[in-house]
Amino acid sequence: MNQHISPTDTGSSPQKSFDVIIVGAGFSGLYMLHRLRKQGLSVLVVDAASDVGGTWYWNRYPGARCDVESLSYSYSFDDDLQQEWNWKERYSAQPEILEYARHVAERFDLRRDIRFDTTVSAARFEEARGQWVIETSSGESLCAKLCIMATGCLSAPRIPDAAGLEDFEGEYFHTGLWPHEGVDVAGKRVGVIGTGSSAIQSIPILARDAAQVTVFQRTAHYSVPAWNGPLDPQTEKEFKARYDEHRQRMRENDSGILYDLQDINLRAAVDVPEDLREAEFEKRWQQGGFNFQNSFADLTRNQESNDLYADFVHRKIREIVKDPVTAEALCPTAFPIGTKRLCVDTNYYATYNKDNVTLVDLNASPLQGITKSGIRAGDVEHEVDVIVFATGFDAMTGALTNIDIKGRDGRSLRSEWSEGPHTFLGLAMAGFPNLFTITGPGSPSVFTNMFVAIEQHVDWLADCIAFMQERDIDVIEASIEAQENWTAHVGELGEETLYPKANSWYMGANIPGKTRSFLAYVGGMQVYGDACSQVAENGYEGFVLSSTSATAQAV
Ligand code: FAD
Ligand code: N01
Repeated sequence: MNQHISPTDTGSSPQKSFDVIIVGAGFSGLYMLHRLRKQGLSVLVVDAASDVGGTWYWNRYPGARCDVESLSYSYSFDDDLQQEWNWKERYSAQPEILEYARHVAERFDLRRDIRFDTTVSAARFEEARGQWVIETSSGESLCAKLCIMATGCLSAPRIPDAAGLEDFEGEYFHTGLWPHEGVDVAGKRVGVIGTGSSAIQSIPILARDAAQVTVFQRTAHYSVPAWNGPLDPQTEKEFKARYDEHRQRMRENDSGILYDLQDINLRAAVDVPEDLREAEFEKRWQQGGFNFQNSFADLTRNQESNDLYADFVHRKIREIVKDPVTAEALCPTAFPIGTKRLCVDTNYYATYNKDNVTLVDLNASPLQGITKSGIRAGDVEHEVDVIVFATGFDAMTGALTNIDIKGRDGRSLRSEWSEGPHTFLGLAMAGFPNLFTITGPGSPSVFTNMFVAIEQHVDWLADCIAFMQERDIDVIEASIEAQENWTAHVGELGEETLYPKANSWYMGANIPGKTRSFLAYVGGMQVYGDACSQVAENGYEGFVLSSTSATAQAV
């Protein structure tokens, strides 16, 4: 493989050529660069952002923070890094996570191979040359033998069609594209559209700072308390003393998340007497965060058990929210709990007890559109100065289909995926040689602590590329058979759960016109990791490997 950056004469304009181009400088792209550089490869990372951090560069809305505890939501690949970095809070806020990404970039000297402020608009595989040609917003073409899309699962923000928005005389923002200088809402009337994780984190802070907050809710979401706070130094010390063991346990469970209460309760909720069940729910609720989902083993599989979970949360909401009409509207009923991502909050429900906060139930008063001075729902115009679109993302596929990706014979990824994404292991696609995705559709990704998923993919890819280097393999491509088998398997596993009952972004159901399909692998991180390892151990079974070099070993 080419070891050096060199201009390639293509007959028209000269193109910079690399062994590998990585699109995205979030946590996936950063670690991928670090690994491949160590293998002696010439690598360029390109990102539309002006700095590293990905999600944490873009999502600067008030209250943005992780919902997996920071001691776990961090890299494990370097022991000095994990020992020396000190997190301030149990769940760190966006500025601290961004600072961590910047620290990693400095510590491993990554910036010199990253080109910021550069959007990739198209990528095409030129078969004759065996190269990917990457077109950027600057008009420049770059080329590389391998292209790795580290473009993120939740990186294509979406503002829904809102009639009249162009006439709105106030300001409006999407949570995922929040201005760097912040938004001063003091004394202002703020309308928030959406009640998913981004809204649930931002509403309490907006309500603290703004004169009035009006929340427009189409579907009530379930939220559990984070009980966030400063990270106790003793807890941190003890955790760090056994970091390797903890990280191993994260890799060996379904979610990549480590819980204090020794993980999942293996009983079914329906099989447990009511008093014990209540005690279990309460214990996990008091511990906070996603561990609530582990109260029993059958949350996402058994509707009867799921109803018991839901009932517990409904009772909590009614206890917290004083106005009974608002409390009822906040009780989710449209989908089984856990089948849209559970939200983790700080004072979300209690915020509705404040005099300056109003909930508008869009089921009772449908959203009519935006006016010059506010938001019209039902017959009422709610005057606002600022609109916050907490309306989510074209998740899992959006960042990839935003790029005009053309593989062999000019086949288009957008067209191939028009009926839902087809991948092998969420890592590669048939017809798109030497193209990989990190945490792509069909991998566990968003069902896990993403750091565990990212590191597993990056390590697998680095090993795969080392294998290619050692054997002078030029081209690797998922076979159509392996891809279709895997895609069917992902769908079948999903159908065994309650997830398809929700109109969630997990199912692609939040984007009008997007084909409904099961977008992530629900079989668990460890099972998935074993499947990937098996593929590698069997000489990259399911991939077609080829070489143009006379010295290449038979594969
Ligand atoms: P990203 O961080 O999304 O980075 C992708 C990068 O690719 C971006 O910088 C983007 O600009 C760039 N890019 C995309 N397309 C192009 C293009 N065409 N041209 C150039 N550049 C491009 N996960 C958890 O496990 N726990 C959490 O607590 C958690 N909290 C989250 C909170 C929020 C608000 C959001 C939105 C997501 C959260 N996630 C969480 C998921 C989070 O996305 C991942 O944890 C992780 O940060 C993803 O890293 P990444 O590098 O794979 O992708
Ligand atoms: O987006 P969402 P998000 N009219 O899609 C509503 C991660 N994350 O940015 O449910 C009216 O969840 C929509 O309503 P409905 C996490 O993985 C993590 O909040 O479709 N409403 C919904 O209420 C998360 O799951 C954290 O009926 C409209 C909301 O907008 C993922 O990112 C924090 C509408 C969108 O909710 C996405 O979260 C933030 C319309 N036309 C994000 N269109 C942590 O806590 C959409 N909505 C770590």
